[in-house]
Amino acid sequence: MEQIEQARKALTERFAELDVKSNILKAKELRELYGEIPKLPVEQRSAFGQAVNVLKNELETMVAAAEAAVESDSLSPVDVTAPFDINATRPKLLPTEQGTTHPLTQEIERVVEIFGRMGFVAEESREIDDQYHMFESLNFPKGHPARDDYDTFMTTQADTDGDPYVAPAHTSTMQNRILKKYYANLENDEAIAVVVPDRVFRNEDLDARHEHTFYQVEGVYVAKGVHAGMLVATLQKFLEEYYDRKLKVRVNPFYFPFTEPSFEFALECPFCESGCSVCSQSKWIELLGCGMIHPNVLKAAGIDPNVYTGFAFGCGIDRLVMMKHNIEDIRHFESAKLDFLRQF
Ligand code: FA5
Repeated sequence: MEQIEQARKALTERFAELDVKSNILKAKELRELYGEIPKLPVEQRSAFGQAVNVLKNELETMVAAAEAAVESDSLSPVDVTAPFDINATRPKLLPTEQGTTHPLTQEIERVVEIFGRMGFVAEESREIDDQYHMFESLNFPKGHPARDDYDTFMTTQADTDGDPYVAPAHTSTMQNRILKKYYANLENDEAIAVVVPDRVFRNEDLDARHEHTFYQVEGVYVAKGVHAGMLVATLQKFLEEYYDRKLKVRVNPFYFPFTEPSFEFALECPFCESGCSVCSQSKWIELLGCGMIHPNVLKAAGIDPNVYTGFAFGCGIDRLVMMKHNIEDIRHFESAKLDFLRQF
């Protein structure tokens, strides 16, 4: 038994130095101990053999523990959200002073702030909607040809009417919800005055002023006695505040199923005097659509059009910002190019 104790001591010391820990199980000392068993008197063999097995089990446990420790070291948890290369020995964090708010985000804040001073509260839109809010609630019945102007991305999943969900092509999808949510304002003799700045999507031929993903700000104002003069004055005031300079604005009659009458506001092209690729040689850049809310849209939200009237508008924020900062191509916004973004 003393022989076994000596072997235990020697093997334990050697184990600490071994690179491949399992080699301890092939050690000469262990083989020699097993070789001793048949040489012993019969009555001692069993106890000796059991003691050698105990030593072997101890060594196996030590090997297993060492291998498990190596494995858990090499599989240390990976934080996939870490803002640096997790494999780098000395991670370099991105310096925060090099980050900036996206120019569209900065300008959305400014737009909301100006409308806020004019008494409008802000609401968010959504990035997936149903066809009721995209079309029916806005007076586009099924099969209406104007639906083609709002061709957008769709899901394969259908809503309860069996129609695919859509990525909203305009922020007007929120009109019905806003009119219902703020209905109590009318009962309290207050106006409904809400803006909705958010992202919209269209199946679009891309060029310098058309993107498939862009931002709009919707405005909805409803009270007693609202007329088109108030609409034009509100938008002119907003544009004056936003650009902080005089701009030539052109207001043309237009058509939207959800407003009657409808208008389109265009701004003089800041990039040319006689026509260029940004304004398609027209010298004007269409900025927003607007009009008096159609009685059917008010009725769909439970508002009596004989008592209340209102106006609505939908302005392209990307184009608004392009003209403020002389950005000649709308596609810069979604390009993620740092040399563009770092200018703001
Ligand atoms: C609409 O989207 C209507 N919902 C606006 C509206 C709201 C009218 C409320 C009446 C009442 P339109 O498709 O014209 O209308 O788009 C409005 C503005 O969004 C445009 O004037 C333009 O500034 C911007 N816009 C439209 N398509 C694109 C595009 N592909 N890329 C960038 N901006 C666009």
